[in-house]
Amino acid sequence: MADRPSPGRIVRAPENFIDADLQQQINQHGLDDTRRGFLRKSFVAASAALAAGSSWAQAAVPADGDPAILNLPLHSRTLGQPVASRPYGQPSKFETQLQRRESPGLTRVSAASVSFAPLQGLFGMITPSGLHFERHHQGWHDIDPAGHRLMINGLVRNARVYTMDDLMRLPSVSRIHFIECGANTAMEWSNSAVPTVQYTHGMLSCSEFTGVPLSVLLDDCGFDRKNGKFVLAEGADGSGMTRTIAMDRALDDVIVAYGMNGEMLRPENGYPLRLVVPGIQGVSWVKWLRRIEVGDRPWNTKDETLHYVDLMPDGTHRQYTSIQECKSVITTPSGGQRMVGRGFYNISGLAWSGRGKVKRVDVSVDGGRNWRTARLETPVLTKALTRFNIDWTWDGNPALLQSRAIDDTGYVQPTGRELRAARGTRSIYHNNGIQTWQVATSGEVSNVQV
Ligand SMILES: Nc1nc2c(c(=O)[nH]1)N[C@H]1C(S)=C(S)[C@@H](COP(=O)(O)O)O[C@H]1N2
Ligand SMILES: [Mo]
Repeated sequence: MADRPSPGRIVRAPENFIDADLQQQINQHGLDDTRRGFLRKSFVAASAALAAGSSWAQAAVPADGDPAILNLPLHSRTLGQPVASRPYGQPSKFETQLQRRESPGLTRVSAASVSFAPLQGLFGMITPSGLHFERHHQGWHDIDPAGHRLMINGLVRNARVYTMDDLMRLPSVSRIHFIECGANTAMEWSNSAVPTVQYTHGMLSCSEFTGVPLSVLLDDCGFDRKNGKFVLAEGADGSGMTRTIAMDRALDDVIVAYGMNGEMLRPENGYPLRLVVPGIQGVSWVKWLRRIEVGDRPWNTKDETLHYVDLMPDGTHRQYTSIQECKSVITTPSGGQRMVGRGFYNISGLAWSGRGKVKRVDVSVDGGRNWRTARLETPVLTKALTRFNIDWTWDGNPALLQSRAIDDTGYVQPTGRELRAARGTRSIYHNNGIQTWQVATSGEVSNVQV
């Protein structure tokens, strides 16, 4: 009995490791230079404290078998809840710890911040809409679709203003794509800064998006095929979010989307209209989309010159590096989780590439010395998250877990060291280096760099 494999016997991540006290401490400390070190210590202390408590995984498999199976519980002997007692379904009350979370102290106000998706608790490739990460430069709005308009102007024969009803009469497509903020994993450039995969990689989500191909709308407006080389997308929020997109991309797979995972977009994700720019960093996926302008050159807006540029080792800035290169991460076991004893575990994670499909994912349990090829869950789609799994029997010794993805262009996800050699350490955006999770003999899993 004791030796049987116990997949899933991993204590779930201590989701609520930022408690009220810690939050208050952080608020008091503010944004001074010691913030990073301070946060790191707080995170570690708090996660260690909480890992000891909980969870249902432990309760569900008592060491001496499961006596509950011999008793008929109340729910097997009574009438359940009526249909539609919850007209819009909600997760089980036992799952309320799985939430998107803000990284405290990251920005001065929460309206201009990030909430991270809890990757450690998700399955498959689709992010539930309520757990999709959020990145707002100036807060979110719930905009009345009846009053919302999309204008297409610039180098077009007929500038047009569309209502939502107009857009929803046009030919539509539905496609599954990941969205990743260019700043995902930004805090990890020089050392491991945050404790869990939610904070290292949680500016990442994947959904089925539905809408009108941008090419259909550009055709409808008779865009200038000779001089129209770029489009500018503009959002309706107060952040003045505007991004340049090259015309060949705009005509390729960009969608003016109103749907996400089978229903209208959530307000936090741009309701009623957002741009979907597959493979490209999140900032170009303009939310609350109100205008597309056709032009003959890039606009060099604030979000293309001040922000979202990569500071290179020689001191120059790399601009318009928008493609999210091939990347992967093990989501379980991952930082903040604790493995409950040696034996069998399913190592599971996510891989993706802004250039196409994931071709292969390799997993190492010894810090990159030996690699084995993981199983990919199907379907493997272009510019979408791909779930990988691999069997592992943990012998109870310290281990260093890593995953390395390769896409169908042949590009191999780099190590952190390789990335720093090419890009230096002063970058913020576009960190696609290999992530390492350290497993201690106690079973504690933590974020390290090797
Ligand atoms: N209008 C508008 N669009 C926006 C933003 C914004 O603040 N305003 N944030 C951008 C950034 S930086 C990212 S990473 C994505 C995040 O999308 P999400 O909140 O749906 O995850 O939206 C982008 N589109
Ligand atoms: Mo972003």
